[in-house]
Amino acid sequence: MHISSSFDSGAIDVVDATVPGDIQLRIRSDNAAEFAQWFHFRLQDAKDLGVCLRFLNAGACAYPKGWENYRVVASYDRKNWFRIETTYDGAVMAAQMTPEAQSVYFAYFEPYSYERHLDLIGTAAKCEHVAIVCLGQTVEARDMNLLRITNAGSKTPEGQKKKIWLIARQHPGESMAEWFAEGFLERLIDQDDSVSRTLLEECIFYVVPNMNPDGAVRGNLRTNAAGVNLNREWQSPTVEKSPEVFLVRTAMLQTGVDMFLDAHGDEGLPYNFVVGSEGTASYSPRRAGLEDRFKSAWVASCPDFQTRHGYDKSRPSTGNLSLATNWVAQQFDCLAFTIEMPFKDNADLPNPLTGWSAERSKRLGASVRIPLLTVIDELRQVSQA
Ligand code: GEM
Ligand code: ZN
Repeated sequence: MHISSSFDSGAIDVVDATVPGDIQLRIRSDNAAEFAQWFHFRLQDAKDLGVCLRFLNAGACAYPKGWENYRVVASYDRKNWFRIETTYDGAVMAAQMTPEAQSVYFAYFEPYSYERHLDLIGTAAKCEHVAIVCLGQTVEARDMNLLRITNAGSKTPEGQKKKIWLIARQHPGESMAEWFAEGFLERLIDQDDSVSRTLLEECIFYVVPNMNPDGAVRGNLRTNAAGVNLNREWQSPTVEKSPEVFLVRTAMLQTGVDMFLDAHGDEGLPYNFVVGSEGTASYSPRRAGLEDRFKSAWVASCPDFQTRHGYDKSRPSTGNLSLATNWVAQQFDCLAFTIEMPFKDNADLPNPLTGWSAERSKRLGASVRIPLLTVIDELRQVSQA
């Protein structure tokens, strides 16, 4: 047998891979930080053998509760991923299968490769309404690409269009976030979709499908190549340590923001939910009402989204402004959400074969255009007209 991980987002440490029924592994920390949870590796020459993968340090990972009722994802062809039998005793996570092929891949969630990221940018740019903007480079010199999307022939003058920002994958191990962005983009540029066509008449969309390409390629869970958690950098990013945030934040200050979405994944809660900006000093009945109308429209149009489960609300004026959603909401007095998808499954609508998946993340991304349409006429305060 042989285990490898020297590929895009590959990450695992092999302790002992000599006995198929007792393959001993350790989940690797980020390259320059102590966060450990993401894994992605390949097993060869175990066809028809009873394999048990034992993740020896699962209990010491960043989010140990993330392993409760979690199931490892596997794939033979890297396109079709499925869940396998997994147990967790509070210390060791064990996943079992009998491979039906010579080669099989395992990961924390369905990976989203940098090559697919570049393909997404290229495919979107074929649409006449899409422009690629290069904001600059990451710590390891990968391009930070922004997609600017609007119908330039719209009757609405550009200066009156609403500016809608979507960023995804600040935390690179939350690969569902880029699947969400892919689904959002594909539907937004669908010229046969009346909702999308209306949105492109009234809005300018600014989309960053991957905020952390270096961390994604490295197989990091939570940090960029410099070991920085980008979602704690929004008050004072630096070109040296967090250029990814520095570049996007600078662009936002140039364009302005009328609505902001930040796509993430959550290790523990088996639900899709959002986190608002109720902890910011600028939070108001106007913004609270906007949040409620947006969430109600999303619940009504997409049963995979819900508002019954989520994080505890922040108390007034206690919000951490180093988080993207709070900084943007405070800076622009706008509607802003962190979107959370599960690494496990949606407990309200479970899928035994796949759990929560890339395809379901894409569908959720496509669904957000409905609540967007519901609130776009309210997004700008009269004083900003
Ligand atoms: C989260 S956003 C943090 C919000 N937490 C609460 N309790 N309001 C982060 O960056 O930690 C986003 C994520 O990583 O999923
Ligand atoms: Zn995150």
